Amino acid sequence: KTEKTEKKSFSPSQRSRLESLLVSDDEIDLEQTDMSFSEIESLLTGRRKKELCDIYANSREHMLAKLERDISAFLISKGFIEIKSSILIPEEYIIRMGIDKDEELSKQIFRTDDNLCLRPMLAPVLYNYLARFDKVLPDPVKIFEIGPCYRKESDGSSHLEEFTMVNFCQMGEGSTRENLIALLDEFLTFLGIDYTIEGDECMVYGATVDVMHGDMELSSAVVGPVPMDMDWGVSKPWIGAGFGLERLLKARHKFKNIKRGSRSEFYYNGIYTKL
Ligand code: ATP
Ligand code: 9VF
Ligand code: MG
Repeated sequence: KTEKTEKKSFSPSQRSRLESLLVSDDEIDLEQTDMSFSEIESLLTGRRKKELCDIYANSREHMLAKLERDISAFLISKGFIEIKSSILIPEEYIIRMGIDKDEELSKQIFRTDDNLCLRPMLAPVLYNYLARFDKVLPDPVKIFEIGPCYRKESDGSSHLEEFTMVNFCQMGEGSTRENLIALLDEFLTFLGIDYTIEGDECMVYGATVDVMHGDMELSSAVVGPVPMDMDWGVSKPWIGAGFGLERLLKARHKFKNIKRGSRSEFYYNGIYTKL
C-alpha cells in the first residue's frame, strides 16, 4: 500500500447524511478524510447528542425564539414600542406598497381566499401604526415588530419561504441617515455580528442602505420620506430597517444553510434531529 492517503468517496445518500450531521466547528473535511462513513457518522451523532443533552440540561432555549427576545429587549431599551399584528393581511396592502401585479415580489406572495395574503413584510401595518400613534404619542414615534413573514422563493442557502423579520422604525425628530447608521451599528454590536454598509436600490423605496455580512444581505434600511408615504397617511421624515432573524443566526453561527436556524422539525438550534 502506498503512503498517499486514499480519498474516500461517499455515496450521495451517505454524503447527505454526513453533511446534515456536520457543524462548522467539527473541522472534518469530507473531501479529505481517511475515516469511513460509519466512523464519521458515529463520531458526529455522538457529538450532536451530547450538544442536545447540554442544551436540555442548561438553557433549554430555542435560538430563534431567544434571538427574538434579545432583539425585543434591546429595542424596548432604546425607546421603541413592541407591536404584534396579524400575519394575515389584506392583499390590497401589497399594491399600496407600490408592488404592482407584474413585479417579482408580487409573484412571491402566498394568497389565501377572502383577498388576504400571508405578509411578505411588516412595513404596511407599521405604516398604519405610525399614522395612528402619531395622533397619540409624543414625537418621535418609535415602533417595531418581530414575526413570521412569507415569500415564495426559489434559490437556496440564504432564502426561506417562511422567515422571521424584525422591522424597527422611527418617525419625526431625529430621523436622519446619521442616526440610522448609528442605530444599525449599536444593533449589530449588541448582536456581535460583523457587517458592512452598502448602497442599493429597491423597487419599493428607491435608495436603500443595505447591511451586509460578506455577500449576504442582513438588512435593507431606508431614510424617508418616500413618495408612497402619502398613500399611508404619513407626512413626517422617518428611518427604518428590516432584518431577517434567520440570516442573523446564519451569520453568527456560520451555518452553511439558513435552514439550520429556521422554524424546523429537522434542526434544533442548528443540530440535526435525526440522531
Ligand atoms: P433578497 O434580495 O436577499 O432576496 P430582499 O432585498 O428581497 O432580500 P427585503 O425585502 O429587503 O429582502 O427584506 C428585509 C430583510 O429580510 C432582508 O435583508 C433579509 O434579511 C430578510 N429576508 C428577506 N427575504 C428573506 C427570505 N426569503 N428568507 C430569509 N430572510 C429574508
Ligand atoms: C425599511 C425591509 C415604511 C416607515 C413603516 C418602515 C422600513 C425596511 C425594508 C422590508 C420592506 N423600511 N422588507 O419601513 O423600515 O418593507 O421591504 Si415604514
Ligand atoms: Mg433588501
